[in-house]
Amino acid sequence: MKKKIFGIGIVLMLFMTTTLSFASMNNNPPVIEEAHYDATSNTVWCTPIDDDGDQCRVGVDWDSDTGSVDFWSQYRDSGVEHSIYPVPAGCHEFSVIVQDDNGAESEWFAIKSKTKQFSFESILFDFLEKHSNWFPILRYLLEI
Ligand SMILES: [Ca+2]
Ligand SMILES: [Ca+2]
Repeated sequence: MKKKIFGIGIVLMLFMTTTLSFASMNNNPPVIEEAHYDATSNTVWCTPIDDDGDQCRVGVDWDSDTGSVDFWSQYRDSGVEHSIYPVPAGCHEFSVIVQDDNGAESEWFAIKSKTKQFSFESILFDFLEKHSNWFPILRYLLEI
């Protein structure tokens, strides 16, 4: 009798292990449909999509040590937009990653802040982009 119960136990364990590993083999990682940072509200927005319909969470790296998530959002349904607020002041570059509730992860996605960094060079380059015909005159005036 003990051998029979032991045998049934082994068969059940094999079945469960096979079923679980088969399920994880068929799991597709989520993808990032859209992600951006809004400087006005100091919020990172991200929408994950999971083809399996799994719930997803969003990880944000805001201190530029890519690969180390600083904040995870709560799990939400695939296709639902996540807002991560507030991000620490002074951050201008973000990377986001999404993970489904089976542990599969997307690729990292880099977000540049939409906040402009003003400097003489950036103003000059913006001007030259819009008025390239002025370049010879500016070149003469600036002696470059
Ligand atoms: Ca999935
Ligand atoms: Ca980090």
